[in-house]
Amino acid sequence: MKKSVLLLLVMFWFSTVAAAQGQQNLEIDISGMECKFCAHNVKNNLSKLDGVKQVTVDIDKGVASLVMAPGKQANVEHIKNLITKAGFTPGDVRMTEDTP
Ligand code: 9UX
Repeated sequence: MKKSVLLLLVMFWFSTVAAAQGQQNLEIDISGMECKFCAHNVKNNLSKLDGVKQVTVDIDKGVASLVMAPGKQANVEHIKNLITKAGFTPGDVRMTEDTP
């Protein structure tokens, strides 16, 4: 009886660890980017954030795409602040999560 409870606990622990290892992907609408230097500026700034694995910026669509390192949670307020400080206007944020 006690063994099965322990087994359940271990299984639960593994499942939460697996969930925490998921990879977060974000798309952020950004207005005000007019040329490739703007895009480069945004990309450089967002790349410095802790836990950010990859950043791509599409000027034509006005969208920045972020891939977070496994298990890292994006700080949306922080991301928006950086975009604002760089001189642009952040809009909608779309978030998806890949499970490994
Ligand atoms: Mo491009 Mo952006 O000449 O702030 S750098 S418009």
